Parts: sequence; structure tokens; C-alpha cells
Amino acid sequence: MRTQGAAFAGLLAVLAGGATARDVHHYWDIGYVTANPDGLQEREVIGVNGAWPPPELHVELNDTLVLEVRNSLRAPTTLHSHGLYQNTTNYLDGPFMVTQCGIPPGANMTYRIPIQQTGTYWIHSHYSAQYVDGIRAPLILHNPQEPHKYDEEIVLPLEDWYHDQSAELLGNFLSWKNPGGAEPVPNGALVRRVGGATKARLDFVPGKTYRIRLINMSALAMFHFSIEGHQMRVIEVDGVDTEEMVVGNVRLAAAQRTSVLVTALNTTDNNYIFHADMDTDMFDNVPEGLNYNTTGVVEYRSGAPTQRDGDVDWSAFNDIDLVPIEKDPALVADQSSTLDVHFGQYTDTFNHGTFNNVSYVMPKVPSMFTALSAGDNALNPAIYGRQTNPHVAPHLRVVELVVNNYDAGTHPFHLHGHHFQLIARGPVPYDAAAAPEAAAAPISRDTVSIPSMEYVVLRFRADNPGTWLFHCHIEWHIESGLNMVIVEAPEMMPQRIAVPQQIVDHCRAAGIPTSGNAAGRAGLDLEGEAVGPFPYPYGWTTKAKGAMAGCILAALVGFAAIVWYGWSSKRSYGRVPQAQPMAEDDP
Ligand SMILES: *[C@@H]1O[C@H](CO)[C@@H](O)[C@H](O)[C@H]1NC(C)=O
Ligand SMILES: *[C@@H]1O[C@H](CO)[C@@H](O)[C@H](O)[C@H]1NC(C)=O
Ligand SMILES: *[C@@H]1O[C@H](CO)[C@@H](O)[C@H](O)[C@H]1NC(C)=O
Ligand SMILES: *[C@@H]1O[C@H](CO)[C@@H](O)[C@H](O)[C@H]1NC(C)=O
Ligand SMILES: *[C@@H]1O[C@H](CO)[C@@H](O)[C@H](O)[C@H]1NC(C)=O
Ligand SMILES: *[C@@H]1O[C@H](CO)[C@@H](O)[C@H](O)[C@H]1NC(C)=O
Ligand SMILES: *[C@@H]1O[C@H](CO)[C@@H](O)[C@H](O)[C@H]1NC(C)=O
Ligand SMILES: [Cu+2]
Repeated sequence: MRTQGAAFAGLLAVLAGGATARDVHHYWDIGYVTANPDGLQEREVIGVNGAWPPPELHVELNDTLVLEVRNSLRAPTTLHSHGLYQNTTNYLDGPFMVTQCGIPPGANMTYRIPIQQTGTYWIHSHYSAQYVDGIRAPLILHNPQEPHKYDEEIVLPLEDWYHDQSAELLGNFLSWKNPGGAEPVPNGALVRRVGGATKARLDFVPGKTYRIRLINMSALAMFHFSIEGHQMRVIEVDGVDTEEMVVGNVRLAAAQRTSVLVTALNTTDNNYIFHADMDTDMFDNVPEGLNYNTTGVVEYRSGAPTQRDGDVDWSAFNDIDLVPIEKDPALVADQSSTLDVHFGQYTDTFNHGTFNNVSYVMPKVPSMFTALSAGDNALNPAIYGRQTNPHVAPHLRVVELVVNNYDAGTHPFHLHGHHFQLIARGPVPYDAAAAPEAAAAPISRDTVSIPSMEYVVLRFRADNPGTWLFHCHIEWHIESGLNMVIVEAPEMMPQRIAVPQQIVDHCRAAGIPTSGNAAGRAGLDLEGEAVGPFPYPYGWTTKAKGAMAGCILAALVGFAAIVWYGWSSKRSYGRVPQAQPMAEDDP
């Protein structure tokens, strides 16, 4: 009776409102294409339907995005709709070995996503470092009752660009020859998907107000965006509408989005310059000739002289000061976890990103399938494997994450399946007694940038049963292990989540089990689960680590059983670790 009543009420609402939810169909054949995105080097990129860049997707609130995907690559692929809750559709979220086994080469997958959010999002591969090769696109979710007024909108993706293939870059990054973990430095930037000699252009008509949707689709680079001679007002971050805030420039870390309103000037006398500058602090070295300060043109009239205005305000605005339109009070935490972020060379000789000195290693069974098949054990974090750094939250608990960034670099952290409230920022280590009080109505977002030696405190309610990755969005750091799995309300998952047969079939084709714990076994028997890599025991010198790298090479060649001296006394370290990157080998 209840269901029928609800369905009837829904029908009435549709009839009364005239709003009909539509299915918005797209077909994406994901494959290799030759392209020259920055005008400097032709290369093989990953495109869609034989072209690059992949098309922008535009969908309205309450519509359903139906994306039919065919994988024409030589490797598996997956798609992640960044920032979407995927409420009841955890299996469409995309991270390889968290919610799916990858779409095998030659296979298809249907993404059927009811749109219950609005704002600026993007879609990208979540398999290995594939998105660096170009498989990323804006995903704009329109709100028929937009809270801000503007005449037109401009989608402005910013992305770094590499001339080499991601697999090659990744191989050089995750290597014993790179113990310091220096990230590959991009060869340049694409602004609105053009680069090199071609300048991005924004056409302005006097008096009109534009909503510019800035999306940072970078693998590494952080950008500063500004327009000379014009004022910008922030109205959205990561799909959350905010009250207007005037800023001089917008700083966007990888995966973040910001919408600004810009009102055009009243004359066509001059054109202006806009800036999208890569933050070179992120780069271990700045190669000679790298053009990291990209500029484009705001054009009022073709051929008009360019008016320069050196008075750009480069001071940073602080996202925690933003005021959301929808004002919810700060959540009160039921459970809290502290996550210390460190990078260092680990016993597999690679430089790893870690939460609490645990570097993520994929389980043998995707965590979602483990949760769905675990029965009474689903709330026990052990079954998800210690190398996935699992955190379990029962249904409707308020989860607090305190992230202390002890690394020398800035890291943008992204939580799947949620917007989280941004409660506090400050210098490490977080101390609850000394921390500033949360705003009365804190801003929420899905990706937060944490500068070196600073912390943030985040909170969200576990109201979206599923397995959700929390990770740094710098692609190279995902691959070096800076990930963990939040298992949310697993006791509710079997009744809320019905995995389509197609996705189970993908696992079968790949030989990956769809039930069992992280070791692919039943119950609490975790024999064979991934263990390590570990930090080097205290006192190991660079020379010793070098010798160990030699040992590992010898082991790989000769398969000798090696016991390092000083090792056997550390019982807790267990067996000799294997050289085991978390990144899957690209076939
Ligand atoms: C979208 O759907 C929700 C829930 O069914 C409804 O309350 C809302 O009015 C709809 N919005 C639009 C713009 O159709
Ligand atoms: C995938 O979809 C394409 C296009 O609809 C179809 O031609 C092909 O047979 C499908 N492949 C499989 C394995 O289902
Ligand atoms: C995009 O994110 C990267 C990585 O955090 C950052 O270096 C770059 O400056 C960002 N771009 C913009 C336009 O903010
Ligand atoms: C443009 O002119 C209108 C009407 O005269 C005025 O309200 C507006 O403030 C002007 N805009 C700018 C950016 O000067
Ligand atoms: C690049 O832009 C930054 C501001 O973002 C400025 O401080 C720096 O001097 C510029 N560098 C060059 C080489 O133009
Ligand atoms: C993690 O490793 C860092 C250095 O790599 C060390 O300073 C810190 O104490 C370790 N933390 C824990 C919890 O073991
Ligand atoms: C997920 O759906 C449930 C039930 O409709 C709702 O209570 C919850 O707020 C939703 N969570 C998110 C993150 O959308
Ligand atoms: Cu990072």
C-alpha cells in the first residue's frame, strides 16, 4: 500500500508540475585516437567515438544519464562520475577493485545514473593512470531553479598535459630509481582544451553576466585563475551553491570546481587577458622552456587592442570562509579517525603515499563485493584487508576525518559518494582544544586541498550505504598508495544495492571473484591477503636501502628466498615483502 501511495503521489507531482524526467542517452566508444592537443606534439590519446576531446555531458536535475560505454582499448577501463553520490548504485562509481573489476577490452557497460544533484562535475577513468591520457570530460548538472542570475555560461576545463603515455610515466615514477617520489612534470597546460600556439578565447558581450565553470581536470598541476580588469564572484564549489564572494583569483587543486560570475564591461573598446597559471611549487623541478603561465583572451571585439591591467589580486581566498546557500548546522561527530599523511621510501624500494603509514594495496576481491557477501562480518574492518586501510561506519553515524598533512607538498583529498562539511583548518597536528570553532553553517565540498603541514577536519553522515574511496586526487599519488576505503553502512548494502549481471560478468571474464574477503576466502580467514610494503626499520641508511633494491632485483631474477639481517628480529613484519606496486600492470 505504502509503495503504491508513494508512486501515485509521484505521478500527481509529475502531472501537476509538468516536469517530466527524461533519459538522456549517450554512447561512448572509448578508444585510441591520434591527437595534438597542445599543438606541440602529436601522440596517441584516449578519446571517444574516434575523436578527442571527449564531449561535454549536460544533464538536468531529475533526469537519468544513460551512458552506454564500449571499451575499445587494449586495457580494462572504468568511468567515475566525480562528486556524484551514486546512492544505491555503488557499482557505477568506478574505482577499479573497489566497486568493479573493470570493463574488459571489447566489452560494454551501461551507466544508468539518476541525477539528484546540480552543479559542475566531471567524468574520468578510474583505472590506473588512464585519465592522464585524455579520457576526462566536464559533466554539468543543470538546475532548472538556479539560485543565481546570469545570462550565459562558459565551461572552462583546465588540465595539465603530458607528451608521454601514462603507462611510461607511471613506470618511471613507481621505481626504485625514484626513491624521492618526484612526480612527472607536465609538458604544459590545456585551457578549454587548447594549448600551445592556440590561445583560449572567451567571447564577451557588453553588459552580460557570465557564469564561468572552472574545472581542474589535472593529474598534478594546481592553477591560479584570474581575469585582468574584471571582478569575479564565486557562487559554487564542487556542486555546492554559495552566497556570492568577491575574489581576485581562484585557486583550484586537481579535481576541484568553482563557478564564478563575471559581468562584462560596457564597451567593446578593448580586449583583456585571462590567466591560468600552474603553481610551480608542486613541481620538483621546472624544466627549461615550460610555459606554466598560460594566458587566454577575453574578446569584446575582434582586433580590438589588448588592455593590460597589472593589478591582479593574487591573494588566496579561503574556501572555509564560503557561505552555502543551503545552511545546515555543523554535524556532531559520532566517530573520529585521524589520518596522518606521509610519503617515504618503503620496503619495496618505491616511494609511497600513506595514511598512518599504510600504503594502499588492492584486495583480491573488490571491497563492494566483500561487503555484499560478508553477512555478519560486514562491520568487521579486517575482512576488507589491512592494506586497504578500511574504516567502517554503521548506518547514519556522523563520521569525522582529521587529516594531518605532514608531507612537503599540497594534496587535494577527495571522498567518493559524498559532500563533506569543512569543519576546521589549521597547522598540524590537529588539537581539538586549540582548533577554531566550526562555522554556524559550514561549507561542503567533495575535494579539499590541504597545504603542507596543515590539517583539515571533515564530517559527513553515513547515509549512503556503499564502499567509498577516500584519496589524494593527484593521479601519481593514487598510484603510490594514498588511498583508503570507507565502508559505509555495509549492514544496509544487500537490501539497497543490486549489482547488474553485466558487472558480475566483467569480473568473471577477468578471473576476479565476486564474493569473499580481501584474500578471496570465506569469513575471517585472511590467509594470503596483501601485507606490506612497510617503512624501513629505524636506522636504515640510504646505502642499505640501495643494497636492498639490489636484493629485490636479484630476487626478481633469481627468486631466491632472502632474509635481510636485522629483519628476522622484527616478527611483526611477517614474511619478506614482495616488490608489489598497488598499480596493476598495464597489459
Ligand atoms: C526533482 O525531484 C524532486 C523529488 O522527486 C522534486 O522534489 C523536485 O521538485 C524536482 N525538481 C525539479 C526541478 O523537477
Ligand atoms: C557492445 O555494444 C556494441 C554497440 O552497441 C555492440 O555492437 C557489441 O556487440 C557489444 N559487445 C558486447 C560484447 O556486448
Ligand atoms: C589544478 O590542480 C593542480 C593540482 O592540485 C594545481 O597544481 C593547479 O594549479 C590547479 N589548476 C587551477 C586552475 O587551479
Ligand atoms: C554598465 O552599464 C549599466 C547601465 O548603465 C550599469 O548599471 C552597470 O553597472 C555597468 N557595468 C559596468 C561593469 O560598468
Ligand atoms: C607567473 O605568474 C605568477 C602569478 O601567478 C607570477 O608570480 C610569476 O612571476 C609569473 N611568471 C612568469 C615567468 O611570468
Ligand atoms: C610514520 O612514518 C613517519 C616517517 O615516515 C614517522 O615520523 C611516523 O612516526 C610514523 N607514524 C606512525 C603512526 O608509525
Ligand atoms: C541516500 O538516499 C537516502 C534514502 O533516500 C537518503 O536518506 C540519503 O540522504 C541519501 N544520501 C546521499 C549522500 O545522497
Ligand atoms: Cu597527493
